[in-house]
Amino acid sequence: MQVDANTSWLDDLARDGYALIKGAIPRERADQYADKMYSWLEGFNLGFDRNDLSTVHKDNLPAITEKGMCLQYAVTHEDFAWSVRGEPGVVGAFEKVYNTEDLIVSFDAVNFGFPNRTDIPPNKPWPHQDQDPAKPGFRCLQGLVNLLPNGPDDGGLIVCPGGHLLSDEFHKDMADEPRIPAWTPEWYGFTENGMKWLENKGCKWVKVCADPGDLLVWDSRTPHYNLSSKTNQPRFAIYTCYMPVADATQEDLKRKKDAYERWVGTTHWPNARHTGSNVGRRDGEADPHNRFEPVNKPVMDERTFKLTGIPYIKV
Ligand SMILES: O=C(O)CCC(=O)C(=O)O
Ligand SMILES: [Fe+2]
Repeated sequence: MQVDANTSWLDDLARDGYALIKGAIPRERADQYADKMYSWLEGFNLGFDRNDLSTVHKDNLPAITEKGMCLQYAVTHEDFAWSVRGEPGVVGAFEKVYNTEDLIVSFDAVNFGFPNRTDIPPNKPWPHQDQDPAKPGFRCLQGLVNLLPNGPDDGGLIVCPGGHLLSDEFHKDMADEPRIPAWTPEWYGFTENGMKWLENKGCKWVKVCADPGDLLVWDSRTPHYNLSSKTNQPRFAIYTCYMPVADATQEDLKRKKDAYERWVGTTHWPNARHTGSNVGRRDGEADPHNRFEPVNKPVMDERTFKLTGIPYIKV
């Protein structure tokens, strides 16, 4: 794993299918983003208090899945999410991999992973790749910016290093294996048999540890999922996935613009093949605390705005 600020992480990425980019965001700004995320949660005024973890309960919070994801409430377009996407050390890493500045970014989920939650179902292992097995080869680099201290037992990303290079062989061998249902073709869940296959190839799962401001990137073919914390440490992260605008069609960009204008999210895939909704649910009903626009709307510089894809739409 790389430790300095140069580009040896590119070698890690090629070999392991994932890499850690230390200090992609300076610590001071990373702490400010985490602070804004806490304030965003407290701003619902439902009783959550960052200094009292006993207030972590679904009655006191917006809808957050057992995987820690918050997808609605226009959270994906809050100023802090857009500021993170536009951070030079974050977008710059993707420019290096794709060798272009003409990139688009996903309007992806935000992760608020709290420890010791018994008010929502447990986060069972969900090993997967975020790429259609029928479309092999390197197609997308996913990322997340880690915003709180994240040690071995703190919950977070777990990856299967080298799995991206075995992907073709894996899917040929597993062609007849019944599939775990997926709501998009760009998701493939590893079955028990699939996990055994990886193990027989000598693959070992690794929990990625990180400091606030570190960027984690991985090839969409690399098997991965996330774990919940075994400590009292929360995990905050913002998913940041970029792809060359050249890989998106004009239709994709128009759909993306519409998602942007309605303040809704996308999946990890920046081409906005699937767009989301801002209707969070509380006890099965539409949450009365739903929000359809960000509390703090993003103020973007020209560089960041290009990542929406809008400037690339031909009139
Ligand atoms: O939260 C993480 O570290 C990974 C999330 C993930 O794999 C996903 O949302 O597809
Ligand atoms: Fe994933």
